[in-house]
Amino acid sequence: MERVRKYILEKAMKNKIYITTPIYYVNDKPHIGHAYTTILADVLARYHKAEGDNVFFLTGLDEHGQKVQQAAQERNLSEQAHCDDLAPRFTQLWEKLEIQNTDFIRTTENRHIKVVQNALQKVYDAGDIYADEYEGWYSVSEERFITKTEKESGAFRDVKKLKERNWFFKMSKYQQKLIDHINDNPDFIQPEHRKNEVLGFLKQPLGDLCISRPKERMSWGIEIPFDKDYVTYVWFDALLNYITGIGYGVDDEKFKTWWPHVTHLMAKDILTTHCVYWPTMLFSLGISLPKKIFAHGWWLIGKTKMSKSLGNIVDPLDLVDQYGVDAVRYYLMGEMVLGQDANFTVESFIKRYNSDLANDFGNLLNRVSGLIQKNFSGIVPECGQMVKEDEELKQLAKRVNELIIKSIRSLEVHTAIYATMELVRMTNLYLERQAPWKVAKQDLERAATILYVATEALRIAAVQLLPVIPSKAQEVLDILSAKETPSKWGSLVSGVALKTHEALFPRIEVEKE
Ligand code: ME8
Repeated sequence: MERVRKYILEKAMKNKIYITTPIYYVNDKPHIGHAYTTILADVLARYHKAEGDNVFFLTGLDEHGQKVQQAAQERNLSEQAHCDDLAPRFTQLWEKLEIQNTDFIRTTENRHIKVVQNALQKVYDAGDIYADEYEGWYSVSEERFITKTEKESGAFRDVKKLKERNWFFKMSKYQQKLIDHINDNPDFIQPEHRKNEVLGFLKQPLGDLCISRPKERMSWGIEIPFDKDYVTYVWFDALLNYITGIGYGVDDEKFKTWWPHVTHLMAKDILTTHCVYWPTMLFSLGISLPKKIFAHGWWLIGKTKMSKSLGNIVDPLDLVDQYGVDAVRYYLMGEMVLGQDANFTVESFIKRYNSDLANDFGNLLNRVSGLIQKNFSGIVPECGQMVKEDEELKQLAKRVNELIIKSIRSLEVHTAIYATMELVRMTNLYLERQAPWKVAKQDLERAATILYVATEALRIAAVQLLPVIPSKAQEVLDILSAKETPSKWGSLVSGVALKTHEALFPRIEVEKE
């Protein structure tokens, strides 16, 4: 009986997927890098939902700390007014990018302040927090004490000597436990080279983490519950958002539903905070570690990282206004091989748009709808006896369905997209080889089957692309009157009239220099 119960429970657990993005600093408006991680989370969430999984998708804003305080001061605003003013820039962009997050968290919300203060008290009561006078090199831009080696590397700006009494978290106590966990759970940190980077970092003795800031120096943060003169270090505060968002300490049922089936997505810049600070904090709190931490690469402009401080950012809103939301989502998901850096250029954007979306996908729709219009008065024809070539396309569609499920489980969105585009290209090739425009002159029944097969492959490709290009893929399904969205072959209904339509993705003509 117990075994059956366990089996049912495990089965039910399998379908719970919790996906998070970093919570972004509200020191400036969002750029392509932020849009990328958020779209990635959204695409993964949508693929999982399509598979029937239960998904909780959390994103939000990191509103405390020195960076935000400085940004507010520069604008002559109170910190809260500054955050309230900038927050809609993020939420409106997410709406425009058709992001379907389950919840949106801001670290200045009461629900989060309570969780941070409770967590601090718990860690303190466990004997893992102590006060100490510390003198060392402090990087103002990084908001933390840095080691002598780090100082000498020259990689840190605004470095000054600082002597201060602060509160410290006994991170060092959990060093070996963390190393063991990483070694015992090969999927915990992905991709592999990032895992090795973290293990390399952990070869050095781990120091303790300074988790407070004296209010007289930096007051914009959550007050330490056991010392009113201090606020919480922004990272100790921010990381806890992942458990606040699913009801930690408030709604046990909800928390247990989603934790620890979580995948934390981020770029490699915040690998250490997520793979060292966060797990050791969780050890101290007695909470199990997240299932997966995935650090993707950077969007570069030329050879440098796109970032606010370098002033080389691309505004996603400009791209959306010019080329449409689906084109932006498609480019970002298709162009970056997960785990590696990618270069953003308008040329590569236009090239990918024209080849994949205009030529391959958009053109396939034009061809099938034009041929059905001409030969069958716009009515989806019946599928007759299928021959070898038809079966091959059907089998390919099936294989792509399976490959997508596999790829999404390992977060390889670009592989899933390439697989669908292969189906689209093979369908175009099938049409060229079968030439239904010629066949229709002698054998209308065979032409009907060819067009049914090609249209069904197009429908399945559209279903497969729904998570990536939700609006345009839905448009195709509407044109085909495909109300339900199973990706199973044979679901296309014959006898219905195709809707008239414009070009799905009009080609972008680039003027030659
Ligand atoms: O680090 N390429 O916030 P942040 C790819 N508040 N992704 C990029 C990118 C780029 N050029 N630039 C930014 C913080 N990103 C903290 C996080 S989480 C508890 C606290 C994305 O506003 C990427 O996801 O600096 C990166 O990790 C994140 O934005 C950093 O955002």
